[in-house]
Amino acid sequence: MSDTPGPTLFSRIVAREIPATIFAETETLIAFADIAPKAPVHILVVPKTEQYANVVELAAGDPALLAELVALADTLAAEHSDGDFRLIFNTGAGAGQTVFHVHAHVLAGDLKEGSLG
Ligand code: IU
Repeated sequence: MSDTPGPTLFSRIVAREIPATIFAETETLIAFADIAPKAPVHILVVPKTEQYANVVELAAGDPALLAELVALADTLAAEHSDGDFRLIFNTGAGAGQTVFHVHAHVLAGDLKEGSLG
């Protein structure tokens, strides 16, 4: 699924070409349920632009958009759980990143204490 030509998987979700359970959408961001949840609440928060492959590029190129993303993650964790959450950005194939269009995993709800994932 990585490095295929044309729109990224997440751009195709933004375009409604691939189905997803969408929880929030703003001018700049979309948030939807991960298709393979790793926690009771597992939401992906994704900038609509596919300009940034990972969080390092996003932080350097548009820190305000990164801040918007974090704020939306916080809102969604409060809406869908008790407000506490983990925010994970897999960065690089060796770290498990498979979609090279920056996205945050918001994990919430009955997380195992001390676990990172
Ligand atoms: P990663 O950090 O690049 O590994 O995250 C990609 C995520 O995209 C992964 O958790 C998949 O379960 C998820 N996903 C999805 O939500 N919808 C899809 O249609 C596909 C993958 I394909």
